[in-house]
Amino acid sequence: MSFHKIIFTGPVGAGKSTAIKAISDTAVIHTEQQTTDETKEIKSQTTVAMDYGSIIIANNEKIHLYGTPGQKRFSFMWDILSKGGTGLILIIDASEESAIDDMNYYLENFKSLINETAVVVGITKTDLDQKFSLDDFNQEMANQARVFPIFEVDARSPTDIKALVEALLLLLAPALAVA
Ligand SMILES: Nc1nc2c(ncn2[C@@H]2O[C@H](COP(=O)(O)OP(=O)(O)OP(=O)(O)O)[C@@H](O)[C@H]2O)c(=O)[nH]1
Ligand SMILES: [Mg+2]
Repeated sequence: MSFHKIIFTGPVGAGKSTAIKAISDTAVIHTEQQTTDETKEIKSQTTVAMDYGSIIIANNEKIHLYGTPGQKRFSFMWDILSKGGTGLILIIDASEESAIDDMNYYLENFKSLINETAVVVGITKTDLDQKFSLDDFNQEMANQARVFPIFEVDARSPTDIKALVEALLLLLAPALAVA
């Protein structure tokens, strides 16, 4: 059986830890710590090393799910967690003014993994004060002559997050995604 590892990344509070918890078949391993710096204004806990969960998909294949810390000061974990990655799910908070810049920033920082595998983007918090529409994100990528799937999701919704995983698997290995 092959080893499949999907990495969830994106900025602080976008919903990486929430997304992994929403779909994991097993109890999720978190490394949450109290926030102390400017992140305290956004949320009380933040991932400092990683999240880990897993799901079983078609053919009894196990997919390992790793979440990165969003804070840039823990970015040394990004490369460590990317090693051996099967693909990337980028979670972006649409209620932030910086959402388009955030997408570009994480695409740039994970470009080695993306070039070797594939990426799918999940735009969260579209139910809140949304600063950009799905069209804005797609237009930004079109301007850069890049094409990959971008979906509106709620990180708390297992259905939405499973759809992201399915889309990524379809891009990578269609045989894997057929349930
Ligand atoms: N209203 C709303 N809330 C959401 C949505 N998606 C996620 N959330 C909430 O946003 C918060 C996200 O927190 P986390 O999952 O800890 O975020 P994270 O990306 O792991 O953040 P760091 O580990 O600090 O980088 C949680 O309180 C979720 O319930 C959404 O689509 N709408
Ligand atoms: Mg987290």
